[in-house]
Amino acid sequence: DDPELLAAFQARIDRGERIEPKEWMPEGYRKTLIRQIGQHAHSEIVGQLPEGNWITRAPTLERKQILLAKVQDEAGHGLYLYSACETLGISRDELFDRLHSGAMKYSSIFNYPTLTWADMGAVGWLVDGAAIMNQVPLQRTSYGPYARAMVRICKEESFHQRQGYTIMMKMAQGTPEQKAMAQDALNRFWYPSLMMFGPSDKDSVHSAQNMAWKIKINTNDELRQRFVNETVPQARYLGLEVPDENLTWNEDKQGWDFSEPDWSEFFAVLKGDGPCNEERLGARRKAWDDGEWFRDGLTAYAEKQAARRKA
Ligand code: FAQ
Repeated sequence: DDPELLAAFQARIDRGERIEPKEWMPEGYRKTLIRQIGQHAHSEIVGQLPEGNWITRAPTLERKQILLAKVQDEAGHGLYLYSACETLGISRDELFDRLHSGAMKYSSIFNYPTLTWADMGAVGWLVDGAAIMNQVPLQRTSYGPYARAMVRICKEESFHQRQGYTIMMKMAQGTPEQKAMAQDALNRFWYPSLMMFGPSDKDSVHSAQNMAWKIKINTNDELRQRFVNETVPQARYLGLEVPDENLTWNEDKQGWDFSEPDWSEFFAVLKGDGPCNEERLGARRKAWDDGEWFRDGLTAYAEKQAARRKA
């Protein structure tokens, strides 16, 4: 890239201007956005699976309606983000192909199983809670279509987070067995939720450049700390224990000191060795293959219409 163009581009970013699809951008900026927005879209789509698992087993009709609506929102977020990603000059077919071949990632969190109904509470409360913590600052990200997508998505995520918390409240105030289920869900989802923010800053390869480009607004550790600070009092309100013996209030930093997740587990999940990686990717590949007849039908219909218009 031409150094003058690069400097002018950086100056626009520094002034807080938004970059729009047809404007010049460095190749690295475009590629990084495709990676991040694409991964984000894939996370929403794969992220439907752990909760989709409970739609048929929701305990009441009302809970079923709410869960169904939430999972549909996730599908919508995925499609919205794929559209944002397409503005960078990559096709949706290519994005799907990269997901199915394992060339692109999705969030590590969705490789964990949802074993009980209380997990629907933990996912909404912790997973959506972590997602919002990361996405609220991204409303100010430098790429216009991504920033605008985040505004709408964050509104829906905050509803998702609250629906999860109300499930946790109901369970925590229920019978001793129900409270134990809530505690068990918190125990299993705590560390995987902390991992959602990415590796610790010293191991985050993309942070420095992405923050300079304002693709990323905060470091991984900053957001993880914010999440812990906000979530610990919520756990206490529920009467549940955060599964961390080292959790202590640090007066100086006005935040909680906490244990790091097991990073070897995180990197294993990223490599494909999490508890549900195969199952999740298998489900997405199957959905793609099963939909082939429908895509073929749509294409044939579109071609017929085009031929008719010409005639
Ligand atoms: N999982 O250098 P960094 C949702 C990878 S919310 C998998 O720190 P970066 C809503 C990273 O890609 C979840 N991979 O990377 C929902 C890189 O690998 P690469 C989605 C991870 O990009 C809720 C390497 O590690 N949200 O879906 C993870 O600067 C409930 C080095 O890391 C977003 O995607 C991880 N957790 O920072 C849906 C938000 N962390 O490509 C359903 C947008 C890191 O070099 C139900 N993304 N990696 O091979 C971001 O903000 C950033 O991409 C980070 C990572 C913060 C995730």
